[in-house]
Amino acid sequence: MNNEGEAQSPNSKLQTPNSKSRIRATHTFPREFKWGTATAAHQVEGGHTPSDWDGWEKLPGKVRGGGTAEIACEWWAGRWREDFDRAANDGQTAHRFGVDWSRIEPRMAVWDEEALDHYRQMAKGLRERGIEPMVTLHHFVNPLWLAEKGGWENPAIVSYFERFVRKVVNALKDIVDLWCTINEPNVGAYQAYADGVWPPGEKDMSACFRALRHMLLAHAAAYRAIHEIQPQARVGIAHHFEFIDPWRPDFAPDRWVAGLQNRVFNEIIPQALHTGRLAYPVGQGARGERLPELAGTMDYFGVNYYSRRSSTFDVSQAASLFGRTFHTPGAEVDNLAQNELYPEGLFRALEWANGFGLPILITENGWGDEDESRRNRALLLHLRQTWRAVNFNFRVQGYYYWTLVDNFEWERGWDQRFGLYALDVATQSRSPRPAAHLYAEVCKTNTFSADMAARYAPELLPTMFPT
Ligand code: IFM
Repeated sequence: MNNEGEAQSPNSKLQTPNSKSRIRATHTFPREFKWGTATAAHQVEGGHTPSDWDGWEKLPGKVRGGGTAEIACEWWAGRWREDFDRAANDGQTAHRFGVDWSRIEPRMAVWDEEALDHYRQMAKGLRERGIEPMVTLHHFVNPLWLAEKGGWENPAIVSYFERFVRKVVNALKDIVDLWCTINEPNVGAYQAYADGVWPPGEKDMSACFRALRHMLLAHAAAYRAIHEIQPQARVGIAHHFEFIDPWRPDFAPDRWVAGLQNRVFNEIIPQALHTGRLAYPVGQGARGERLPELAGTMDYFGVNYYSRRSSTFDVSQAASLFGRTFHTPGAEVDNLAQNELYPEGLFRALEWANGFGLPILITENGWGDEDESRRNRALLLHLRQTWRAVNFNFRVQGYYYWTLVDNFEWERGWDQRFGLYALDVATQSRSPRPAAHLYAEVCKTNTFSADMAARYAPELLPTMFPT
């Protein structure tokens, strides 16, 4: 195997007259493959909202460097237009953007029609530019009135969310038919209710499971409501995969704990939405709870993929199911040491998702860093794994790079830069990073090639396109 995890050709030693010249391969994607970027309302819009995050991010110590989303990319002030122009000029054909519940329903059951119209204009703006819109209905942020009623811990959120979704879908249904109900329920529930680094800042595993259960029920209610309004809609969630591998694969406790963490973090959510059985492998829910209304509520499988972790058994780590996780020693990590460069994980995620028999969309994948050479490399390596998956006939139909322009990265503030375009928040000027040019070439040609690798990440040539 080479270090991309692919088998060496048995003929790799064969001498041919051209054996010194590099393979000039071009990897082509299916003609209808969608190329896009993904964004989320709170991370790009700017301005104040009556939401839980608006107050939270201003509390001392909650966000690195005291960063806030107060200005962000000024999409609420209209700069989405220029950024959508960039996406279109770069050959993108798909864009996933979010709506902010707190703008649309600033007080319980009080609707802001102007906010709805703003999102209509954005969706129309995408269509006018030849870009297919996908709308995320919930991306980590709750209206303040709802947070004050207990947020995801309150069972009433299921019907509140359904009511909100009906409002949005009715307003956008002539423009949008691709919907993501909830972004990354596993991350949202964990960060807010177990790790406590997002609002409401709880550190209680059972609160985390309760919140997760309500998220799934809310998704299912939204799924049915959307199909009632728009029978042809395609509805799913964006599910975050982070593989957790045993630190010592030959040590049974490490295998056990990594398996448990994988099941909880990566597997139970899609399985519940597929089978209607929510099976926490721990505690009271270990036998599985029958929730038949969840079954069959994904029209596509949305995969968000960034990284993996290693895990070792540690009795002192009850909050993380007795596993201490860390990045694989020696692995390349980003500037905040948050994500590990492990592109094979994308293939593994797609392979696992493919088992559900649904079309797959890579609803997020990207690299947030200060090191430009790593960003190009990360992009090419993940595209290679996407292409491999397509060639294994996994039903991967599109790729949304996270993200178009640098944005507010939650508790990491502005210290993690994922944008194809670098943003100067103070002046609002955007400048294309090399990865923007690389990705534009990919989108416009529907390929990636040895020639692109030679120009954007030549260090990849020996393994990706060997002599
Ligand atoms: O910024 C986030 C996004 O909101 C959800 N998925 C991961 C991204 C990068 O951290």
